[in-house]
Amino acid sequence: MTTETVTELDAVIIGAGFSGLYMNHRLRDQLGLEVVVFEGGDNVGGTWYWNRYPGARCDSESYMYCFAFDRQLMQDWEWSGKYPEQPEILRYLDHVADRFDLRRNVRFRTRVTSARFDEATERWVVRTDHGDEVTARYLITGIGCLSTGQIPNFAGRDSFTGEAYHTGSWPHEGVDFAGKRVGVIGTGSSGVQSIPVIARQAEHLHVFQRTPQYMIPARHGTVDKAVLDKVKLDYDAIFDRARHSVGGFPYDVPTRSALSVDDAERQAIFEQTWQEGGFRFVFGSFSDLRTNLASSEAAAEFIRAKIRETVHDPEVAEKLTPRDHPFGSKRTLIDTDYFETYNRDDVTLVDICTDPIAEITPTGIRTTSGEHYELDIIVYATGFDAMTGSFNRIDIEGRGGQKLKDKWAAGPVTYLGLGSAGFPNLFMITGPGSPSVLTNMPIAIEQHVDWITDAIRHLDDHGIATIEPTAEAEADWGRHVNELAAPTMFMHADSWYLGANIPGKPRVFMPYVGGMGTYRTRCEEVVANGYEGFALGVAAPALAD
Ligand code: N01
Repeated sequence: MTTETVTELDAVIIGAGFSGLYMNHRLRDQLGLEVVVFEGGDNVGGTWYWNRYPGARCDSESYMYCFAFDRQLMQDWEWSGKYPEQPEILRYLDHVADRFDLRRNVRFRTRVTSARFDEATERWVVRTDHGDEVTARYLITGIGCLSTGQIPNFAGRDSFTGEAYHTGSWPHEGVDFAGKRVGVIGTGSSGVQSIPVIARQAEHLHVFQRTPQYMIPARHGTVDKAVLDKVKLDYDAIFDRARHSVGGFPYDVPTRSALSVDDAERQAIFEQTWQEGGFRFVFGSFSDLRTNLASSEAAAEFIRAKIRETVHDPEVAEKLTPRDHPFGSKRTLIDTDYFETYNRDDVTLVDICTDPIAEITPTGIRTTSGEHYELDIIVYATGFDAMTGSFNRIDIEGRGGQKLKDKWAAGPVTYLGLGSAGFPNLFMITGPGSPSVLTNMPIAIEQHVDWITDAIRHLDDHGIATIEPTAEAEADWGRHVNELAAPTMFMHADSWYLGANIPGKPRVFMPYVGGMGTYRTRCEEVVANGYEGFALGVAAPALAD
């Protein structure tokens, strides 16, 4: 497309990760729409294109971290890791793109800079950083929930003369840590996955930890082929269970409270799910670890004891032990050899809660006590402007010139996390207010893409020009999302779920905590009730000459 070209499209999709790829397939190949996908990277993959840090992999088991819309695709693809590693997920998404010919209408290396709803034509006018301008009836965001990286504005940050990287935009050629003094700032999922791997390569690793975290061992390994074959025979039932579960996983969900059994039984159940590894500890042990403080504390104590058992130096173990927030209030971390890493002589834990970072210097990091850590490489594992950051970096303008960024100034406001009042025909895949980040993402993405496809088909079948949430339905949904979150552990920590990691960001719990199954049912009811809560606009009659 040249700068001058104006293209009239049916739909623009932003992003070519899991969301954008499947949305493209549905709209282009199944509804036969004219679609363009804009993607900032030079290939498909989204999150998995950018997050190439050492040790990056998904915390969902591989057989569930994939598309389920095509049976043969599921049967043909062979995962090699129990948890899929970043290169393997990227290979998978490459394969999906090839198999369904999903690249031909993607404009790579192109970012959408603005999107304005033109009320006269009832079309979105979309502009990119290449100067493209297209118009489309529908605008669909597949921009991910965690794609706008956040590097804290430490004093002197840019004076560092060594190498500095953020985990979320890792160099494709990799980073050579051999013989280097490395500092990792941040111990969330990205830090926890990369720290053990970097430790094995670097001359010395300093980990700058502000908040100790609860972690469950992944028990990663190669996939058991016999298990995978069995799963493939049962895919329909497995995915059906996952789609109607709380977290998008097919696990048997316990109904028992952690307080309903005696201590010996409680410990045995924790131990069993701990040995199984991964999210089973959270979703497969007891029903109330995220809703009952005493149950959460029982899980916390179990994990604290595991840390003491694993880490040889009691002082280091104590620094690594979380006490200031309940278990289940932040994203539960799944690790491989994380605590074991602190038994290495070439790894040092720096507690920046008691001795905060004062400045980044040309040669390292100085903490408030005056201690200076000489470094060759700094890795920022400091997270993302989650859920809203990627919306805010696009200038999105709806009816009456209203900017989405302004509307969301006090926190995101959506109906079902699918759309926002005043922004007609704008669909958000896994937007704020939907289960999204609290679930196994492909399950949530497929549900949204299918719902959006059906809505667009409905509009076309009935000659309806626009769909947008009503202000009332949106307000009710917002209240509901907040009410559900209020009694949970999530409200008791400074997490990115609450926007607490970004200075000045309003403290609002952004995802829907009611569970995938309940949410799916609600979305189905909305459709059955004639798109309840949405205003459907008939096409404006053509203007006389
Ligand atoms: O980011 P985070 P992430 N000074 O925000 C610290 C998904 N994900 O990239 O806890 C000092 O969790 C911050 O400290 P504190 C997953 O959903 C999934 O690791 O705020 N430290 C924290 O330790 C995950 O939750 C996978 O006190 C500062 C860290 O940086 C989400 O992405 C893999 C600081 C940030 O942790 C984000 O994970 C990777 C400051 N000013 C990511 N600011 C898998 O599926 C921040 N920190 C495996």
